[in-house]
Amino acid sequence: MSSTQPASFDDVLAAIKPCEKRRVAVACGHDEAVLDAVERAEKDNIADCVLVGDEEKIRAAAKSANADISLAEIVHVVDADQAARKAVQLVSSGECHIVMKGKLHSDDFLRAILDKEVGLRTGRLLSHVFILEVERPRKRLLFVTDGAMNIAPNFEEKAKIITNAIGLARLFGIDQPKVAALAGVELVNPKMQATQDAAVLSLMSYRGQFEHGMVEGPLAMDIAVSEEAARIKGVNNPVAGHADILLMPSLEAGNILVKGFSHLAGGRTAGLVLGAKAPIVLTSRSDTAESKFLSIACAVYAANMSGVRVKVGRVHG
Ligand code: COD
Repeated sequence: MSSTQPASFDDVLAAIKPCEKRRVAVACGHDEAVLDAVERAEKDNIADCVLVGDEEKIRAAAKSANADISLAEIVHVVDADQAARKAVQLVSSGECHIVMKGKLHSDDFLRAILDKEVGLRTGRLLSHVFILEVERPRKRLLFVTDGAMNIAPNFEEKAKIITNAIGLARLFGIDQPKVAALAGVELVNPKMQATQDAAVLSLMSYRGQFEHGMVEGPLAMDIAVSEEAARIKGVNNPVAGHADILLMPSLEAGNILVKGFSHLAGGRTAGLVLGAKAPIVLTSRSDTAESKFLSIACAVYAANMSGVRVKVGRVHG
């Protein structure tokens, strides 16, 4: 696959078109939007899907969504926690390449991912990245982390979240990603922990403690993404106005930013968890079928770019 930098989700889809198909295990597949996404992924030939969950509910949801899931395999598991564990186990055993959250709560899904027995731990911190297709000042993919997994990361966890996001941005063709460590202001304020963490992360970056990329902070959101705002506020550094990755101070901040982007501005998003043995698709239950499909596409892209090799074979219930 070409290593050029995709500027849009359409570029991601074009890049994966000629690639090897990936097998996706879906935990609790009885979700209309998920099944729409699965149908599209199967028909576009980017993934084969294994729907793990209550077969009756899966077929009812498919009927209600008018989704053709005849190409997908169903593994019947009634209990939601057991279905999540089974989906994760299909990936840890090498039978599937990617695991995706269906209709269950994120924390229950993530607990199955972290399960010491069947889970996908690597010893690294797992963290979530939202991928946003932004239009201004030019169309491009912007990475926002962590808006879905690490609730209130401390300084050390933020450094690991940055490392994970830099790794993903590099897979997406950004060789030296620019990271804005966000806060409410661009000056260090002893009463705002986010500004202190950002300042130290920035210093770490200047001392070469991140292998790739550059971290600047604290930066307010406007300065991170708008050259004009940076100019007006007199902030002049290589990240200001050009951030590829937004490090959020907390899960709430990231989650609110991205849900505002998609639900108020109609922006297209995808969501992945990084740091595990395999790509993990984690979207919100209220996300559109398109967002779930784009998340599968980004997981397939990441799997192809990172050269993940796993066994491919039939799955048995
Ligand atoms: N990476 C690696 N290991 C982890 C991580 C992580 N991010 N988080 C926890 N662990 C490990 C710990 O080291 C420990 O061994 C075990 O998992 C349990 O740790 P706890 O007790 O701190 O974790 P839990 O089970 O209470 O919570 C972990 C969750 C990921 C479920 C929790 O952080 C969570 O609920 N996150 C928010 C999920 C959510 O609701 N998102 C909303 C998205 S729309």
